[in-house]
Amino acid sequence: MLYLVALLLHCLPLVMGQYDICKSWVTTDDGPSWEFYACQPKAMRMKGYVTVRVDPAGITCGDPPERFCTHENPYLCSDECDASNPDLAHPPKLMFDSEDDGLATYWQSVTWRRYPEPLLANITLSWNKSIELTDDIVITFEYGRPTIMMLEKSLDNGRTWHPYQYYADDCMEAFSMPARRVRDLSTTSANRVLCTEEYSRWAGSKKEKTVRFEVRDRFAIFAGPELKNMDNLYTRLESAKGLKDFFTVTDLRMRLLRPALGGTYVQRENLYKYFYAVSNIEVTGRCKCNLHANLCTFKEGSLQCECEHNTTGQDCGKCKKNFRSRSWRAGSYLPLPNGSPNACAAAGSAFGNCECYGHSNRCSYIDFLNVVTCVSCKHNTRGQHCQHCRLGFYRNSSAELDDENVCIECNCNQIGSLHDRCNETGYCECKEGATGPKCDDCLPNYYWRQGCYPNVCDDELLLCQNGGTCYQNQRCICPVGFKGVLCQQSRCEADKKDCDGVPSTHSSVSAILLGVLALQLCGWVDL
Ligand SMILES: *[C@@H]1O[C@H](CO)[C@@H](O)[C@H](O)[C@H]1NC(C)=O
Ligand SMILES: *[C@@H]1O[C@H](CO)[C@@H](O)[C@H](O)[C@H]1NC(C)=O
Ligand SMILES: *[C@@H]1O[C@H](CO)[C@@H](O)[C@H](O)[C@H]1NC(C)=O
Ligand SMILES: *[C@@H]1O[C@H](CO)[C@@H](O)[C@H](O)[C@H]1NC(C)=O
Ligand SMILES: *[C@@H]1O[C@H](CO)[C@@H](O)[C@H](O)[C@H]1NC(C)=O
Ligand SMILES: [Ca+2]
Repeated sequence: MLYLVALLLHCLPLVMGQYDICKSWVTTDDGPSWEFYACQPKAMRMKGYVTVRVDPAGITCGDPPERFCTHENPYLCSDECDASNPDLAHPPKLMFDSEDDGLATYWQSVTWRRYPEPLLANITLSWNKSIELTDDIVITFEYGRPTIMMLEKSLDNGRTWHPYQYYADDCMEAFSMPARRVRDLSTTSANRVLCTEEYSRWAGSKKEKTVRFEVRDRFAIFAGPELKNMDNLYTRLESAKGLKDFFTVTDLRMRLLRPALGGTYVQRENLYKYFYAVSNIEVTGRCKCNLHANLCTFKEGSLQCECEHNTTGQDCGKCKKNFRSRSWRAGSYLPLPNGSPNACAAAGSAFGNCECYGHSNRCSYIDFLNVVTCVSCKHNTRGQHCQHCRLGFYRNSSAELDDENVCIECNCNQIGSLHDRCNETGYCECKEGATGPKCDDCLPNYYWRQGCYPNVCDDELLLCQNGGTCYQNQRCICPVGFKGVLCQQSRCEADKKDCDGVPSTHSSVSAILLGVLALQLCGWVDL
C-alpha cells in the first residue's frame, strides 16, 4: 500500500496550476471576445520521449558473456550478463522501462577488468526538443553509486555541452572543487554549477541508490521549502538573467568516471565486482513553448508544442506567416497572475500594413516619399520591409525572410578580395590571381603570400635551370656558380671575380696565366 502511494505521488506531475490556459472567451462591455494569457504545458515524465546513447561501443556487458560479483558478497560471483539471452541481457532501454512488477531492470556496463585503466561510460539522453526541468533528475544505481561522475547538459541538441553538476566522494581530489550543497546556495547563486559529495559515498549498495540533480532545492531558494510561493519563483525566472536557461535542456549526459568501490581501495584480485548498473533515470519537466502553448504532443518521434497566440515552430519560437508585423517575443510570467501572452500580430493590424518580417518592431512614415518604412532593421537586414541583406551579407537560401539567420556574412578574405561584398550565392569578387568563394585561394600558377602572386618558378613552364630547385614557387635555389631568377646565368659570365676558386674552364685558364706570370717575374721564362 505504501508502495502504491509512493508510486502515485511519483507519477503526479508537479502541481502548479498556473498558466495552464492560453485564452478564454470573455464578455466585456464591447461584447464577447477572446482574452489571451501566457500559458505552458503540464509537467510530465520525460523518459518516455527520450532517445539514449551509451558510449563507448562495447561498454554494455554481455558481449562476450561475462560474470560479475557484488560488493556484499564478492566471492559469490554467480550473476551473469549475456547480451544474446533476453533474460540475462542488460541493454540501455532498461533504464527507462516501467518496472511494473517491482523488479529492478537495469543497464549494466562491463566489469573493470582493465583496471587500472579507468572504467568510463557516457549515457547521453536526447529529446530533440527544449525541455524545462520542473523536478529533480533522479538516477538510480543498483549495486552502488559511482564514486566519480559528472552531469552535463546541452541546450542546442548536442552541438555544445556544459557541465551541470559534479559528483564525487572527494570533490577536491576528483575535480579540484570544494564540496558544496545545493541547500546552501543563495538567491544570487541559484544557478551555480557545483560539486557535491552527497551522492557518492558508500552506504551499502542496497541502501542509498539514487543520485540527484536537485531542481526542487534550487526552486525552493525562491519559492520556499514547500514550493508554496511559486509567484516569487516565476518573477525570478522572468527577471534573473540566465536562470530560465539554467533549467532548460535538450540533452543530458551522465559521464560515469569511476564505479562504486565498496571500500577505500580497489581490490585487484576481484575486479568483477566493479561496474555500473543503472535501473532508472527519471527526468520531470515540461516542453519549452515560450509560454505560447499549453499542450505538447509526441509526433513523428519528437515532442512538439501546440502553439497558440499565432506562433509556430517546435518551441513556438516564431510568428506564423502573415502574423509578422512585429518581432516575435516569448510570453511572460509577468504581470502575475496571468502573465502577458505577447502574441504575434497580423500584418496590417498594428502598423498600417508595414511588414518588417520580424526584423524590426518600429515603423516610420516618411512624409515626402509618402511611404511607411521599417526602422532599425535587425539581423543584418535592410530595406523598407527589412527584406534585403545589408552590404557585406547575402541571403540564406534555406531560410525564410522572417528567419533570424536570413542574412549570412560574406566573409570575403580581406587580402584576396576587392571589397567585402558578395553575390547572391556568397561569392566574393577577387583580386587578380585569387579565387575561391571567399578569395582565399590562388589560381594555378599563383602562390599565396599576403595575397596571390604569379609563380616565379614551378615544375612545368618555369623550371629552375642548371640543377636549381624551386622553393614554394617563390624563388629558385641555385647551385653554386649560377644565379638569375631561374638560375639560368653562370656567375662567371656576370662577374669575373666570382670565378676564383671555382673549378671551371675559365678559372683554370686564369690559373695557368697567373702561374706563367709568376715564372716570368722570376725570370725563368722569357716570353
Ligand atoms: C564522454 O563525453 C565527453 C564529452 O562530453 C567526451 O569527451 C568523452 O570522450 C566521452 N567518453 C566516452 C567514454 O565516450
Ligand atoms: C527533431 O525535430 C524536428 C522538428 O520536429 C524534426 O523535423 C526532426 O526530424 C527531428 N530530428 C530527429 C533526429 O528526430
Ligand atoms: C490569431 O489569428 C486568428 C486569425 O487567424 C485570430 O482570430 C486570433 O485572435 C489570433 N490570436 C491572437 C492571440 O492574436
Ligand atoms: C541558413 O538558415 C537555416 C535555417 O534557419 C539555418 O539553419 C542555417 O544555419 C543558416 N545558414 C547559415 C550559414 O547561417
Ligand atoms: C556568384 O558568383 C559565382 C562565381 O563568380 C558564380 O558561379 C555564381 O553563379 C554567381 N551567382 C549568382 C547568383 O550570380
Ligand atoms: Ca529499469
